[in-house]
Formats: sequence, structure tokens, C-alpha cells
Amino acid sequence: SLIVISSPQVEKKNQLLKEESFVGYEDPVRTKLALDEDNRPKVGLWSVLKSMVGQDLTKLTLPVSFNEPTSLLQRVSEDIEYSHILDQAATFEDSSLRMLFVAAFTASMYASTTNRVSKPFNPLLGETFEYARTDGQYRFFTEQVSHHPPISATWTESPKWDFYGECNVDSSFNGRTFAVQHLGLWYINIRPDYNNDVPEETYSWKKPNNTVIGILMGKPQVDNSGDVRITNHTTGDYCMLHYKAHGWTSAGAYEVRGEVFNKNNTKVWVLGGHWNDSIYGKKVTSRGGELTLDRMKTANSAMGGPKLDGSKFLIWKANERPSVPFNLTSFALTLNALPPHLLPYLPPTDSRLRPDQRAMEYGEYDKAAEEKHRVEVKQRAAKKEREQRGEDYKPKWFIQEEHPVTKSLYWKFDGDYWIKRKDHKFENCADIY
Ligand code: CLR
Repeated sequence: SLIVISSPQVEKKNQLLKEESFVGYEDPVRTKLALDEDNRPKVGLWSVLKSMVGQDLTKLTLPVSFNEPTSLLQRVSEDIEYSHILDQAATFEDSSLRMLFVAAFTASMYASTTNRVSKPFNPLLGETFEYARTDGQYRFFTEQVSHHPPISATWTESPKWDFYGECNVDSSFNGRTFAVQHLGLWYINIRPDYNNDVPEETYSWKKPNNTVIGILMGKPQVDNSGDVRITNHTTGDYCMLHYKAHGWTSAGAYEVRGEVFNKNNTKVWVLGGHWNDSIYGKKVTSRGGELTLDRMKTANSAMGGPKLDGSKFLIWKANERPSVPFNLTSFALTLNALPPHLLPYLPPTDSRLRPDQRAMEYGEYDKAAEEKHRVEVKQRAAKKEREQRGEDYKPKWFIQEEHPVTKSLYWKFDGDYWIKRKDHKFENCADIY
């Protein structure tokens, strides 16, 4: 279990425990689905997409067999699969080392995109998803706060860190690739073990783009590319990350490289690796700071912590992928599980209760399609009723405000969710399914 040292960490840990956030999550996580194999009808992506040039994800009407049995809300929670990197970041006294690990965490999120060219279910307006892990000591919550444009506001808390932001993606099919552009700003607060100067520091960044490539060739895959700047607003450290676009050959595929600078613009660390596999760090010394990315070399691949002598060290390694339907990761597999202990704690809006997604998980594709249609019709009817009453839609658990540090608009979680959950006070939730 996690050892908390500083008083802000202790306070957060006590809050999570007092609000009984882990109640319902006592059972071991599931390691397989009821379905043994992915028996979705095999249809070429191109044959379906060719008539949909210029369309975005919300307007695409694809057969349900292009879906995987996850909601985009659950897909977004997969960002925290490797949250132990943040726990580790908090242990360092040197803020540039904290930045190095935070940067590796932001890149670790893309490991889940390998072999996952399926469409998650579009969340319904007001749909929510919660997830907690006793081993990670965090609680995650997200709500679909807007339908057009689709925006999911998310908020994760753990003794040593918070991770929050909005998944607000612009997507479109240009005839060759399917491009997903992230518009939202993402935040991490770290509560360092040694909080001599600051009890809590704020980082922010914008995610790189996801692109589905290889559609015409019949071998679609997700690529992640672009430049990312991660800023520590509290100390002035920053990191520049570059995700290399997948070229015509596979040389340089999945590659990510970056440099960490302190507030005086001095380069102190370099990092690099492959977002589908592992990321290494290296201290910049008088002998230079080049990082070789030789995949064959397995030296130093044990997680031994940072090396100060200028030699390369492993920061993160992706988990083994289980062989399960829909190519879900071992983490993704656990998200839609519905353990009997948890059920009485869930609000009626939780993604786990979505009937179409549940049918999909059992391989009942016709039923999934029917139910999907039904809940979407219900959503449109609710919208019409609101319009007739002249009412604006207001999200239940988040409120949009100016961020105190970046001054950008962000979705602030009011925290009330976990208290209501503890007391089983969910009777005022909308009936969306
Ligand atoms: C990537 C990791 C980010 C959060 C995130 C948001 C949107 C997701 C994206 C991730 C992965 C790729 C994704 C995308 C939405 C649609 C797209 C799932 C999880 C899929 C591959 C589009 C498939 C569409 C075709 C079937 C037409 O932190």
C-alpha cells in the first residue's frame, strides 16, 4: 500500500477513506469476459467509411460491430492505467525529476491504443462512470457534460496526485485517415513527499492527436503524433515531447522523445522510447545528453529508479496484453464488470448499466444495435422536452469555471458525488437508459 508522508497527502487519503470511496471495489478485478472470442462480423473499414468522407464520430452511423463494449467515458479512464508513475513522481525532491515522470505518465496513456481500432460507445448526455482501485488508491469520476460538441469532464483523486480535464475531441474522416484532435486542456496536481516549497503543484498540457491510419490498406491502426508541451506552472519546469508520425515504413513507428528543462531553460533530462512499449530517461551531463533508442538492447530494463550518472534508465514499461475479445487491455477488461457489491452504490447513470453496451459485451450484436437505437431516441426526446420548457442543460456533478492557475475554462468537480454515493442518495439522477 501507498506510504503517505506529507500532510496534504495524509489529508487527501483521509478524505478518500472517510467518504468510503473504495466500498464496492473489494472483489478482485476480473481477468476475462464472458465471451471467449471476438466473433464480430468482419467488415472492412474502408467499405463502410468510403461514403462518410468529412463526417465526425458523432455523425458517423457505423454498424455496432465497429464498436467495442466500452463507453468513451471508460476509454478515458484508461488514461490512469499507469498511475503508479505519478505516485513515483511525487517521491522526488527535485522538481525536474517529478516533471520527467509526469511526462512519461502522459505518454503511457497511448499504450492502450495498440490494436484497438474500434469505436467506443458515444456517451449519452448525463452518463457517468466511476472507478476506484484499492491497489492504486485512487478514485476516478467522469460525466458527459455536453452532447454537441461531445465533452466528457473527468476528475481523479489519489493521496499524492489529482488528474483532471475534459475529453473534448474533434474528429473527421478525410477519405484516407480518421483524425482525432484533442481540444481540451489536461491537468495534474502533484503533492510531493517533501513539500518544503509547495504543498501542491499544477501541471497542464494538451494531448497529441490520434489518427487511424492504414484504412485503405485494410490494416488499420491508431497512430499518435505531434508536439506536446507540459508545463509545471508552480516551479517553471517544462517538458517538450515529440510523438513521431508513423511513416510509410515502420522505422520510427510509435516513437516518442522529449526534453525536460528547468525554469532557467537548462536542459536537465531527456526521455524517449515507444509509447506501445517502454520509456527511458537519461540525465544530461557534461558528457552530453543523447538517448539511443535501440529496441534490441535490454540492458537497464529493470525499474531501478533514476540514475544520476548520465546512464539510461527505465521509467515505464507497458503491461502484457491478455488474449481476450476486442483486444482489450487487462485494465480495460475490468471497467465494465458489475460485481454484486458495487451495484447498490452505482447511480442509474453509470456506463455499466447501459443495456446496449452490456449486450455487446455478451456478443448479442442485434440486441446491442436495437438498444443503442432505443436509448438514442430517448435522449432526443429528453432534449426536445427541455427545449419546449425553455430549459438549458446543466451537468449534475461538474461546473465550468476559470482555472485559478491557467485562467482557461475548465470543468470543476464539486466532489459531492462520492458523498451522495456513500449515503445512497442518487434518487435525483436522470433516467437516461
Ligand atoms: C487515446 C488516449 C487519450 C484519450 C482518447 C480519446 C479518444 C479516443 C482515443 C483515446 C483512442 C482512439 C479512439 C479515440 C476516439 C475514437 C478513436 C478510441 C483513448 C477510435 C480508434 C476511432 C475508430 C473509428 C473507426 C472505427 C471509424 O488519452
